[in-house]
Amino acid sequence: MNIGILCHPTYGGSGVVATELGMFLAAKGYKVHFITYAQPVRLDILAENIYYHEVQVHEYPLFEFPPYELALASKVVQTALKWKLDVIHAHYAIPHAYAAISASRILREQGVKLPVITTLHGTDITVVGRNPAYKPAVTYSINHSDIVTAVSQSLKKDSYDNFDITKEIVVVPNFVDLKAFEKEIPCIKRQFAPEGQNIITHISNMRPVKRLHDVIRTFGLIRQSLPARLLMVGDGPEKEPARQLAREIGVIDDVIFVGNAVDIYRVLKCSDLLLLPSEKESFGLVALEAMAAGIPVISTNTGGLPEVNLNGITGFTANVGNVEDMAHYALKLLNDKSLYSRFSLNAIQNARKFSIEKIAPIYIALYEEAVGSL
Ligand code: GMT
Repeated sequence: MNIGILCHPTYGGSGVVATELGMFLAAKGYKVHFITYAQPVRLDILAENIYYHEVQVHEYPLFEFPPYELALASKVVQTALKWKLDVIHAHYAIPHAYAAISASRILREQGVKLPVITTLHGTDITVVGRNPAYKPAVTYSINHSDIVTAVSQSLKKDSYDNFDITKEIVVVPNFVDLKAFEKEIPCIKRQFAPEGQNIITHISNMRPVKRLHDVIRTFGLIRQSLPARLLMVGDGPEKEPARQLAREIGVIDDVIFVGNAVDIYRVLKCSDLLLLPSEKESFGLVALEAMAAGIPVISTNTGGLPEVNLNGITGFTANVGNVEDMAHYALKLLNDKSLYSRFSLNAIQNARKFSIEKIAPIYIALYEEAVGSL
């Protein structure tokens, strides 16, 4: 089967999910074509069966906003004809589902069938998509996709609650490649915690929805009772305000901003806890990755997070903004070795339910269903 994948190539869970799914399928012998404007960050373009088709957006003085959707839809049409694509999988509705549907319609006029699977990831529904500026087009592209999936029950509900959706939404949870975590990875803990301090890690694209001020405040409370260091991984608009807050509350010397260019598996392997106090999170891929590394998670109980981080089992969940509870739970785990070990084992066990070997076949079955139904 020739599969086209549309995704955001930048840092972010939806691009990671799309890329890892594509690479897994390619290793199984499927031909996987990524169609996007830049190479997805985790994509190995030299791997067998992986193809990368760059979308070029032409600038023209008339355009204040170059029409990316048009360029993407055109590239999908060209790629589908040249490489005989059987199915297109659009990750993140905006603008991918809309571009995929347009391409599919154009191809249909030429007698070519290209079914569209759309995977909803989160903010394409809960934040951006429901904005009136996009809502009719997002609704249209969901209702005209051949198959629609959402990454959690919570997101499925949000989609039905916020949009006039006539399609069935299938929940296909995100996944993790457990093999990546089973490798013996040299630990860099000493580099970040020379005196053996606990390492609390936060990983995100540092946008307002991630509530970085709560990361810093929670860490500040933990730091009052325990020697600890905070590893801030990622980049984004909230990074500098977070640094400023760390200065204000006097913990800056124990906060390390490492940027994006790090191996996430290595970072997680040398962390003690993951802190994810998001305002919204339809799944929280990084929580799953932490659990795969045996790292308990302290998160909020928003959106799909409780489906991933099981409260009192793999970590703890608290109400959005409740930094006192989050710090209390973190200390509870860090101060009790046997509780910590139990949670760590539970986390690994729970992550196994989301292994790529279990989840990818669900997508394969959906591709086959979509192709067969045309
Ligand atoms: O966070 C976003 O704005 C977009 C998106 C992304 O590309 O990272 O994140 C969403 O998709 C991830 C992968 O399915 C989920 O793990 C994240 O929970 C979800 N983000 C939000 O819901 C805020």
